[in-house]
Amino acid sequence: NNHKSDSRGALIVLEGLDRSGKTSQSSRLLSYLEGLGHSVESWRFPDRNTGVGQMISSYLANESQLDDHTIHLLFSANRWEKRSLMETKLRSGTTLIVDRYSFSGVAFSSAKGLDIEWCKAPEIGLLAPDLVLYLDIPPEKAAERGGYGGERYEQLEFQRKVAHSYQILRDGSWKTVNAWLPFDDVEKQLREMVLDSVTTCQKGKSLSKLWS
Ligand code: 2DT
Repeated sequence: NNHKSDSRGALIVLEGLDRSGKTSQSSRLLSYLEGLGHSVESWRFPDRNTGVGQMISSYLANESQLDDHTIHLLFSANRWEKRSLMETKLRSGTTLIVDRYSFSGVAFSSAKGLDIEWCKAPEIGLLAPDLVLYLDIPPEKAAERGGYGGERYEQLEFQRKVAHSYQILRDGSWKTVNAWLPFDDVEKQLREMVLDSVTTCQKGKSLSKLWS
């Protein structure tokens, strides 16, 4: 049954540790889908361009100190301020490739020791992704890639904790890709999964909300 009115873009999220390749793969996926003639945009969280985003950016650069709960809620607020635009884009048929989302929010804050249910609460009601791609890489391998930019969180010991949090968060709906394989192999696997999701949403699929 093909309900044309339900046709929309797909909400596709990439998650993973720092240096897992999310940003590079996002831009490859963007070009790939554009090449196929799809309407698509690349987004990322935190979105450092908003007022809240600037507070987050200064925190990440260690230029300001904030209580762990406070920064958690700012990351969440940063998604809420983009929520309605996100819905508008999706309903108008634009697919969004999003580099980090609520799962980063919960994984990073719970890695600091905050209660996981408390971390999830402010995310309830945000749009649920149609596809979560987890770029899986051992923290040690990610660290070997170098290029940790010196921002807060970019340390092996902390990344190990984040990896553990992601493991708790992951459910059967996530698609996991071995991110330490050659870049082109990872790209190939991602293309297939993404195209599948875009096609499903194009045919018609209702939007749902986190966490369900
Ligand atoms: P980038 O290096 O990808 O810009 O991320 N983070 C991110 C959180 O702690 N909570 C969140 O909700 C999000 C989206 C992950 C900057 C850092 O911010 C962390 C790395």
